[in-house]
Amino acid sequence: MESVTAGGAIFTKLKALGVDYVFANSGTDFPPVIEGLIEATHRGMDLPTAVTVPHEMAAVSMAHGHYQISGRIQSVMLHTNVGLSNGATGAINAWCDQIPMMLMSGRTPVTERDRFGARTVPIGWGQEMFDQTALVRETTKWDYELRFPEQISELFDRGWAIANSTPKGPIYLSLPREVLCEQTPSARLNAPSCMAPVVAAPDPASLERAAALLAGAKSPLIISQRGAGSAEAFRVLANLVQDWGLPLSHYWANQISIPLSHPMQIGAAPEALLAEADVVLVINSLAPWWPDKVTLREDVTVIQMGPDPLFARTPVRNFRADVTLVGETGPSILALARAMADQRRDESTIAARRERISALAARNREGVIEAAESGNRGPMTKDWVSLCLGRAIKGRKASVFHELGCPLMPLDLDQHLGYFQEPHSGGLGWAFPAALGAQLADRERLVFATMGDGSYMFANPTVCHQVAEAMELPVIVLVLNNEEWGAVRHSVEGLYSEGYAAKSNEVPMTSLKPSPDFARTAEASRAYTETVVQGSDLPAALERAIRVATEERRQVLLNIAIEPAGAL
Ligand SMILES: Cc1ncc(C[n+]2csc(CCOP(=O)(O)OP(=O)(O)O)c2C)c(N)n1
Ligand SMILES: [Mg+2]
Repeated sequence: MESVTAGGAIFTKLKALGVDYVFANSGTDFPPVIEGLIEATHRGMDLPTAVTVPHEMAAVSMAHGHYQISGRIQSVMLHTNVGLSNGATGAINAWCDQIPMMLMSGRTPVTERDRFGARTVPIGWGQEMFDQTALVRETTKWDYELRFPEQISELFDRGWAIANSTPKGPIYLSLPREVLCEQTPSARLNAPSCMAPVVAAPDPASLERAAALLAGAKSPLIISQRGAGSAEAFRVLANLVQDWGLPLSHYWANQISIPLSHPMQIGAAPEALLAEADVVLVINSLAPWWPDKVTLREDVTVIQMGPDPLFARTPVRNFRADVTLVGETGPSILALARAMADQRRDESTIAARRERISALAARNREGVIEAAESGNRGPMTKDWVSLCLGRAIKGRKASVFHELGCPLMPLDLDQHLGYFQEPHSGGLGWAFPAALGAQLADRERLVFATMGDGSYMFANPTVCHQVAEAMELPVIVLVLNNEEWGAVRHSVEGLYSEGYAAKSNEVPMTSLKPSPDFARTAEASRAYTETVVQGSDLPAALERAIRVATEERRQVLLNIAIEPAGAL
């Protein structure tokens, strides 16, 4: 029987599982992997593309962003415990966002001599741990350490099926160097998975109950934080909320579920409607409201829909859940819409509500736009940047990645996959590499990475610009530069509103002055750059940026001067 190096066998298997990319950051655990990859290439095997990513946080986040656009699981291969720990924040983010991922890292050799692959350098001793996997165990669904090379095919099938099961998430495989150095039969490697993922769906009785509750509600409200799940569900949900006059709030949302200018999209401040609601539908929302700020009615009924409606792996999360609808979000929305079609309708109540909500939504939107327009100065507000960006991309296939960059509401987005904010885990350094992964998944899409200056530095910018140039990814980076960690300063002032920090001109541990010339960081990788200080100059700068990205297919960075929030 034909055999191959185990390190290379992994690539053939990943390809058979539909993985397009291995985002890799290699080390001394990789000789059998690299040798095996070249061997597999020579043999004409069908392989995923290996991408060299010079920081692990970027590698994991690229796999994250790729999945968000492609809907296909990708893989990441890191160097032993040290590479894995650099990627751990990315795993926390992927876990929080329910992103399937095949995460792997090498395991330093355990043998000291007399075996091919045994320790050859001091790190063989320095990198060994009792439990390397503990670095990511809490943020992966399943983990295993490869013991024998002939396990590869079945183990990878199992990991793949578990990662893609509802609720989706990363899995981790640790790969000891001695095992990777062995030979393994190639027979089953290019077969598709022998295990199918588990796809959960709402049970019919709960679905019927939820539909009846929503249909009979006087003051219903929908909170949706993580999108509609599919383009079809995005359309169907928009029609459903219009048809039934159901207000929807993107409260603390990191994706959009219906267009922002939809007459039932009431914005990001649903507190008043929440307080009067008799039925609340929560669509895949980890933190659907702020318990310290809003009290729901005693007799409220809460329906929680999502891949994991109780978020069972979050230790404390005590939001009501009178009805739970488990399942992937897209199909669950379609099923709910079908169930609603059979419900009795009180047309006059619905019409009156629709009118009231659309007037409220229109007022809210006008307020948002007015406030954003008032930020057109130099330096400008983040809201002004959002407003200009929304206008610049109108009608184009575009995705905005946001990490303390362009706030959602002033954008005028109307597409599924139009917006991604960092997951609620908030591990900064995500947006730029996630945008790179997204661009790799769809090269025709206009992709923006919008970040605070602090977030841009967390992203290992030199790494990301290098990958953008190497992979020819014309991502447009907007650095919203207020020369500080504004969010940190704000949280001090929020908790101690009358305290010392609120009255101080300089707040310790928040300043990023002197601000680096970020344009030059990007120019080091031959990006097109501009520094924008005046708000009125921004629309034209965005037009030039879009032209360079789409026509020259070159990466762009705009360093945009933002006034510190709270400034007069
Ligand atoms: C990995 C990581 N480290 C630290 C933090 C804490 N943190 C949250 S917001 C923030 C500052 C972000 O600054 P910037 O991107 O410049 O945005 P700004 O608030 O200034 O607009 C920090 C340090 C975090 N969320 N993640
Ligand atoms: Mg900042």
